[in-house]
Amino acid sequence: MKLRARSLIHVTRVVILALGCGASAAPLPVGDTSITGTTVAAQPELAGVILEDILTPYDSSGAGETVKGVVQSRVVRSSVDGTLDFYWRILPDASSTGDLLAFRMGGFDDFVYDANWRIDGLGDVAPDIARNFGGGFVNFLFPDPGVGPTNTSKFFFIDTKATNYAKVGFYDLVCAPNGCISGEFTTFAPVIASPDSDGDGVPDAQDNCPNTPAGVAVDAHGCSIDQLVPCAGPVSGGTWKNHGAYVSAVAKTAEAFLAEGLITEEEKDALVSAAARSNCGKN
Ligand SMILES: [Ca+2]
Ligand SMILES: [Ca+2]
Repeated sequence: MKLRARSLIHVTRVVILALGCGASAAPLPVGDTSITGTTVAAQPELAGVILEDILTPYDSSGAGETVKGVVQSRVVRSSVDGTLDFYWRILPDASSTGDLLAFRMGGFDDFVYDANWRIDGLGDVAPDIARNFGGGFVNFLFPDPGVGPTNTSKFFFIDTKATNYAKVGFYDLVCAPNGCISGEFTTFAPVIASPDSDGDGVPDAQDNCPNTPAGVAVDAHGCSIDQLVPCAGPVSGGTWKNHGAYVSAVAKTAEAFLAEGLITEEEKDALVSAAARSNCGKN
């Protein structure tokens, strides 16, 4: 898939259509889409908190040219809906002798995405085409002469509905005219969030206690005090020897939760009093 995506870089540019004005992003169609830039004013959901901001150097030669500089990779969580946008910006070194024509990224499979670039940001050269191969492979193509040693690119981005990310994306760089392709670099991309069916903050795969009621303190294994010390009898089986055995088990577990900082002293006292007032263990 990657090879196919790469070989298509040299295909003649065919602009399918420029989707979109409008505030909300539509999925990027497969093929070439003309991208004309956007702003936070036009798309308020682009405003957000920067979660990652790293610089990755590149330095490669080919076809008699050398391109070097850094690529900025940034992850932003939307303040509007909590989804993630992935940004990149190319900052060539003044000693470069070539111009970059394409930034080719992958790793967005399984996600619906849109692409564009930011008018309201640093830089002076923007990509004019987003070439979507499907399967999470998108090339950002810059108009001739590309991003040269006296330029920096605008921030270009992939807008997603994802809420989790990891350094599982990758990209390479292509310089003019042909044949100069950098090695592959890693960058941020979305990952599927682990499901947490009972919403206690512990993913299903690590949750020993399903169906924890909402808003109840749980331990690292997703278990509440009620689930660890059920009224009906110890989780190991059988029934409580007597009421005192139940209350003492609740007190012991509540102490452990307090020690872990999962509940306050007051909450612990309230839980133990409630256990003492209960009929649990009174067989
Ligand atoms: Ca859970
Ligand atoms: Ca749970």
